[in-house]
Amino acid sequence: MQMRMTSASINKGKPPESSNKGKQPDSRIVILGNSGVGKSALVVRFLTNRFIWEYDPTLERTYKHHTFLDEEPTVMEILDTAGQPSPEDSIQQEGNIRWGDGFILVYAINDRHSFESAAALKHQLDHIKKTNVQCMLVGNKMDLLHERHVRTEEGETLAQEMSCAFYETSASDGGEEISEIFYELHRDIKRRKMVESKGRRRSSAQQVKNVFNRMLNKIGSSS
Ligand SMILES: Nc1nc2c(ncn2[C@@H]2O[C@H](COP(=O)(O)OP(=O)(O)O)[C@@H](O)[C@H]2O)c(=O)[nH]1
Ligand SMILES: [Mg+2]
Repeated sequence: MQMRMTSASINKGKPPESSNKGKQPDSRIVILGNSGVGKSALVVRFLTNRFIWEYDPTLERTYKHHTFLDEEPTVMEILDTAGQPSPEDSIQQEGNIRWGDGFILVYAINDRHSFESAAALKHQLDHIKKTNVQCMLVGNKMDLLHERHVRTEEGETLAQEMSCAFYETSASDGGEEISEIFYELHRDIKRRKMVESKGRRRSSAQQVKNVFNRMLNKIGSSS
């Protein structure tokens, strides 16, 4: 396995489609969660290995991340969302969810409300995508152990219910698990896409076979 970050280009604001120049992304990853849980801090940590204490909470950005993963050139597109609970934002959120192939649901371990929101977000994902989506549940701010309001076991249990992988992290401390979250999700998305495209190929081959059989039957019955 080989990982190497080569570049990350930034597209400030919406729509995400506008950053999709050149090679199509192999995965589109959306970061969701309540405001202040550390979504932007996690994305910036992943892309630059730096921690930024203050990041504009209203900024929604897509990043294109070019890398070598598992010895393959890889393009990941990452959308760092910044929604507040309002009807206007919920329309935007729905668009973001439709756009994404996989989702990182973030809560902060010192914010119980954000943990409850993560569960609600998963329901919204399932409802909009109409399928069990690829996701990661992430409890951030693990460095604030003395303020902990969500136990690790609660995170594990919720992740199991959601069929997501589970991680606890600290964007401020950093750590290898942050890259692992993004890369593992990317691999899950790729695997799923491969299975889906095999299924599509099989069904179109079957359609050709059916047409061919019908033609043969017609010829047989007319002779
Ligand atoms: N202690 C600590 N603070 C964090 C961590 N991640 C983010 N923060 C802080 O939490 C606040 C919100 O972070 P931000 O990334 O803007 O959250 P977002 O609204 O979810 O994008 C900022 O003041 C960050 O410095 C972390 O892992 N530990
Ligand atoms: Mg943010």
